Amino acid sequence: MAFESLTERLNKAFKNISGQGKLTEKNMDDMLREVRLALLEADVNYKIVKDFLVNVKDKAVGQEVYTSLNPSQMVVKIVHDELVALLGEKEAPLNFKESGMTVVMMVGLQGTGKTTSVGKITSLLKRKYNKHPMLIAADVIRPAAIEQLQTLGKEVGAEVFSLGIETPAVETVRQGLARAKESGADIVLIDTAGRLHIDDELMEELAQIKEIAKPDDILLTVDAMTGQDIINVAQAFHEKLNVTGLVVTKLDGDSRGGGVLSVRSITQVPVKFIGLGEKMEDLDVFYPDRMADRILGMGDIMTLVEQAQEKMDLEQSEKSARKMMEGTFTLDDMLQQVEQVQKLGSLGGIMKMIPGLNQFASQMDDEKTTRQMNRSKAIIRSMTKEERQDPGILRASRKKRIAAGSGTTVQEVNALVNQFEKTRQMMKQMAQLQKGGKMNMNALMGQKKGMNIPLNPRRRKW
Ligand SMILES: Nc1nc2c(ncn2[C@@H]2O[C@H](COP(=O)(O)OP(=O)(O)OP(=O)(O)O)[C@@H](O)[C@H]2O)c(=O)[nH]1
Ligand SMILES: [Mg+2]
Repeated sequence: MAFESLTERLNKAFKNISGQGKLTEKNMDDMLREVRLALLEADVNYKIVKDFLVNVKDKAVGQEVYTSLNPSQMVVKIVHDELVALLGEKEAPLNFKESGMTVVMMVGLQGTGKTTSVGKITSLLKRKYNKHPMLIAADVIRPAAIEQLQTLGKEVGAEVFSLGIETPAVETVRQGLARAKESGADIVLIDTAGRLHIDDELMEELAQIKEIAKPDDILLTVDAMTGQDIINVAQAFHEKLNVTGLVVTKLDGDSRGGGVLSVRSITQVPVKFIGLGEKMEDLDVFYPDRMADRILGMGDIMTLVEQAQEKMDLEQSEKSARKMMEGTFTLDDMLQQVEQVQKLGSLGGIMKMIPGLNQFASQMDDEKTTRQMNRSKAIIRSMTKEERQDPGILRASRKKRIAAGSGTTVQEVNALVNQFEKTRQMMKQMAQLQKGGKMNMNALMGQKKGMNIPLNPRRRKW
């Protein structure tokens, strides 16, 4: 698959930094040098590499906010996000006409996969979008081209219009569009002829077809194996035709992938589809984030990215705790908090990440805490919606039911409810103090960081 060596190199770069506790100018620079080499070796355009590194460094320097991340997590996350940005942030769907017939024109150099992509996109349009496509065979240069499209049309179940190789391509398109309207097709795909190199004659023919067909999309196929030449080709087509999307083909091959990374960024034309094989199903809508995941490799690195994301969620949950104190806190909120914390792993591990609490981390009895958290969760989950909103309605019979449902005892249910009430009370008081201006809320939250999960206040060790 494409990008294999890039993935390997980037992983190596991140590994060097991952054992180090702190992000310094020095280890950051070392790591960025490795990332730079990895990108250049993968044949990414040098200008893009330069900008990419400047962006990564800028972001890393401005990242004190996420104090809970270690250097490798932070850097991987930033590199990941920059890759996504480089690849175009969001997927770019076809420009479907709101009403009437959408027209898509496929252009590109010879052998890059135009005809195959027309077939694949047609298949996708039928399968996923429930469309009725019609195909126009406007490659009258290569003798076997029409037949090739007809075979594909048959395979994916779409009518193919052709007037043979004697009729000029422009005329075929003109009549083909008329036929498509008659037949009630809602989308037309035009397959055009390729050339070995960009030549004026080809460009002129394409310009004429564009003039007549007024396509909603002009898709340029670029072969991932081409390397940086892709950029020149794409720019030339774009200047003449105003290309609206790229189809990157043959990503299943073992290209270094750098051209693909560069072409979107330099032309600012979004990649709409990627070709991953010769069969009709081997086409995917292009998702920049998924591609970035793939480039970074799914294993260790992705775990780091996910951990980073989750840790950011934790900081988010601290923010929400702040909000909670201003309003009401229900057992549902408590459940959510416990789940959030458990997602992150051991409580001792979490405390390690929180400045001020890290010194106590080793004193945590994780096993006991986990057991207690699980019991708390089971108890809350056994309650009805109303009970979770207002545990005040819990009478003996309800408590018995909850205990039975959660495999606990009535005493434990009582303990949880009491603890919850105490926490709620405490929050109210804090909110009042805050209102009265007697206490600085930020200072309070600073101390209480990570402690918004009322496990068992009496027994806690910190
Ligand atoms: N592995 C792989 N092969 C592909 C892909 N897309 C196209 N091909 C192959 O590339 C070759 C050329 O594909 P075509 O669709 O005929 O290319 P074209 O641009 O229409 O070529 P011309 O009409 O001659 O300009 C064929 O053998 C296809 O099967 C892809 O995503 N992966
Ligand atoms: Mg073709």
